[in-house]
Amino acid sequence: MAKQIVHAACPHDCPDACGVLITVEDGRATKIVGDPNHPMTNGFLCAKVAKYLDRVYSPDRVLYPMRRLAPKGIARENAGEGARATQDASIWQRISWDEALDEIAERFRKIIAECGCEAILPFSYGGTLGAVNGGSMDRRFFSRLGASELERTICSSAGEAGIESVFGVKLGTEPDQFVHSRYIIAWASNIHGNNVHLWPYIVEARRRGAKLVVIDPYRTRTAACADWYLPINPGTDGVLALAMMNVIIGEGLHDADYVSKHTLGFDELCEKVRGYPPEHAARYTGISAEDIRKLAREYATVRPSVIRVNYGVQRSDGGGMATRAISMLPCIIGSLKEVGGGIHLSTSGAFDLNKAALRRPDLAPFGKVPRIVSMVQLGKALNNLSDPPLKALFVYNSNPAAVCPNHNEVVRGLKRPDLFTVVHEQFLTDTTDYADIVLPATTFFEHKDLQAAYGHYYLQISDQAIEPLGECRANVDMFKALAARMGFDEESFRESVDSMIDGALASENPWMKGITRERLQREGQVRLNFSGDSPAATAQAHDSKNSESSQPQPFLPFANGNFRTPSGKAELYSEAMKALGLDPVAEFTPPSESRHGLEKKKFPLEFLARKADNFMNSTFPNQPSVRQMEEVDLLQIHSADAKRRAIADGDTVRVYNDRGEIFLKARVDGVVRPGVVSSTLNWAKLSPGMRNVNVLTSEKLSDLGNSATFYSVLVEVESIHSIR
Ligand SMILES: Nc1nc2c(c(=O)[nH]1)N[C@H]1C(S)=C(S)[C@@H](COP(=O)(O)OP(=O)(O)OC[C@H]3O[C@@H](n4cnc5c(=O)[nH]c(N)nc54)[C@H](O)[C@@H]3O)O[C@H]1N2
Ligand SMILES: Nc1nc2c(c(=O)[nH]1)N[C@H]1C(S)=C(S)[C@@H](COP(=O)(O)OP(=O)(O)OC[C@H]3O[C@@H](n4cnc5c(=O)[nH]c(N)nc54)[C@H](O)[C@@H]3O)O[C@H]1N2
Ligand code: SF4
Ligand SMILES: [Mo]
Repeated sequence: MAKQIVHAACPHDCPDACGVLITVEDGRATKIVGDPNHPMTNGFLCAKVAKYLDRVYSPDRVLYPMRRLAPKGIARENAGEGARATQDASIWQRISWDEALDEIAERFRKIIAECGCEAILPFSYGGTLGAVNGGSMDRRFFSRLGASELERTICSSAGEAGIESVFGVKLGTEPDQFVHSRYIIAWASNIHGNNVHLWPYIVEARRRGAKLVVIDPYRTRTAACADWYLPINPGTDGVLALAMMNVIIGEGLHDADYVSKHTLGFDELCEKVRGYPPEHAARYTGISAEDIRKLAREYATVRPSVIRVNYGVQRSDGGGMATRAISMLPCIIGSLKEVGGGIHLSTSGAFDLNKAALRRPDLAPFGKVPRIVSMVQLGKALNNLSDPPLKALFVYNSNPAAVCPNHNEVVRGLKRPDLFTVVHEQFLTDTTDYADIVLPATTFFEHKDLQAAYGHYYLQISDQAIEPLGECRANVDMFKALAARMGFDEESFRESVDSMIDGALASENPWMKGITRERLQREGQVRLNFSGDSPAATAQAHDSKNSESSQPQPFLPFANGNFRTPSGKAELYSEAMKALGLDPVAEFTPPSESRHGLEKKKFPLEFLARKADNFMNSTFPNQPSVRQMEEVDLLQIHSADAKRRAIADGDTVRVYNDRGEIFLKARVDGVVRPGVVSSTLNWAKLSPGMRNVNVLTSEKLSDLGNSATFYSVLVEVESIHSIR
């Protein structure tokens, strides 16, 4: 039997970007394991991807192009079956790729003739983070077409803007350095659920005596095993960080030498944080002033101390400013020069792939600046945009009918009979229920890609393990074919994947030096080339870890300053923030939709529409072997709030606000505090009443970066006895 082991990389929107080994026997994948040679993967995969063979070979895969016959939407009685309706001849008609491409090209031409090219909107996000299938031929296609451009800010842009306003770039403490940390703060960071490969380093650090502190309004599995768990009220992290700085500076615990050499605006910061004593922060955060003092003192004095802040902190009104304030902490205590110090939000700023070569923005019609449409406000865009209105939506790598806020408005837009919607997908998702045409997409087993990461510094090639199933096509191949149908004859629409990978690797950045496709192919994964960085820091590192001298040198990009801000310093005062009309230092305003905000009177409970530990946003809920690991459709509520509403554990409850209502099962289990309720993201059509948590979330944008504010939501809850 021909047996082969193929090296791939998990393409999901996860910081860990695991190295994966796929066993292939006679053309069929028979086994998937974590690559033992990938330093962070270390031979294990998360529970969901360990079950990936079930996904690839699922009987529910979309395997050929289909045209809709039935009206858009899905009949309520078919909800559960909707996910498996590929065979349902009353809804879908199987068509050939030629027919599908002809129909799309024809509709696009007509729309362009009648309304202009900006009536077409691409919609994609994190289905694959592969550099090629995540953003290359697709971007070329829509640029050349002159379509409206999607502002892809649903996830992380507030936090990015926040940390970049201080550091100028997104770089984070390398995971293996966590073993040297003595004090680890997991700040809005559900490590067990979303970043599981960091955990072994934390286990080792704790074995060596480190303390783990978790700051999260929800008692996650990570919080449950912390040394100190600080339940914080949602959206109040900014005031906590400012109060910590009040204590650190007030008690002289800052690193005066580092501050004077490498930061800008310390005097302004001192002035600012005087207005944020711990007593003030206690009122908003729900954390006592005494605990805030203790946290600040321990963080500044138990060294090295590190902050693993994650994106949960920035999915709120003031999320950009909060991330900015948190990012100042390692600057003032000088922990950026210590192995096992600093802060980790993301490492993605180090992967300086040549995006222009991949995406070719120059293909846009001459002189044309496209209209920008926010993906966070898809509902608004579909229903309200004019001049021109949106007439076509092309969805790939995403499931907007499940993941976008204000779900009811999104669905209202998707139901428009005059909207032509194409969805390129692996499964019949919530979004395909509104598609005119569905196209079959490959999984990462079935195509090749280049994989960067946002939780470590290893670059990988993901090789193709098996032939595409049925008539599935990779994003790249699908957009190539569509470009040909549209008559785009530029050479760049015929470029091979290998050539695009070479183009992406052709970067001027010294950290990319010596990393070629051939080398990646040979070695599986290659750490970015940091050899030229921070000599002083490297010397210090050698002192502290002489027993591990065969390890790569620790990466300490800010040990000697070298921030990528306009001033070259860590900007505690920022002219750029001022130019945006924001406080140039930092400030705290409670989210308007919160118990402390302007809209507090309408609905009393803060609602966390969280991610499921065993899904990947809306990916996996339809896969039975994964679904059985996750208890879905719960409303977790504190006993005091439940009692006041005569809700008992297990009751069906109606959760509602002005945007809509959903029905969930109450669970009184002590994971949230009074005033906070929580539930998780699931497919709408697999949820009670065919609606998911995003019925309740809003399209409001964050203070910085136009991010979504999934965690600034107010609701009310009532008990009912049967689902309507
Ligand atoms: N298993 C699993 N892994 C995933 C994903 C998934 O859906 N499932 N999604 C992937 C994606 S797209 C991303 S962006 C990353 C994101 O991963 P994270 O950045 O970790 O994002 P979240 O899970 O949104 O939030 C993390 C934690 O923040 C908490 N939180 C919510 N509001 C606040 C707040 O105001 N303050 C504080 N301190 N904490 C708060 C939440 O309860 C949650 O436990 O994870 C990726 N990995
Ligand atoms: N309530 C609430 N809503 C949220 C969040 C939350 O925490 N709470 N998180 C938000 C965040 S952080 C994010 S990043 C977004 C994520 O939103 P999305 O990026 O839409 O992510 P997924 O839900 O994983 O959906 C990805 C889809 O792409 C498909 N896909 C996978 N690979 C390919 C491929 O190669 N080609 C094609 N054509 N399709 C492919 C998958 O089958 C899947 O249906 O959700 C956001 N929505
Ligand atoms: S989802 Fe994350 S943890 Fe799971 S295999 Fe992929 S990269 Fe690794
Ligand atoms: Mo995300």
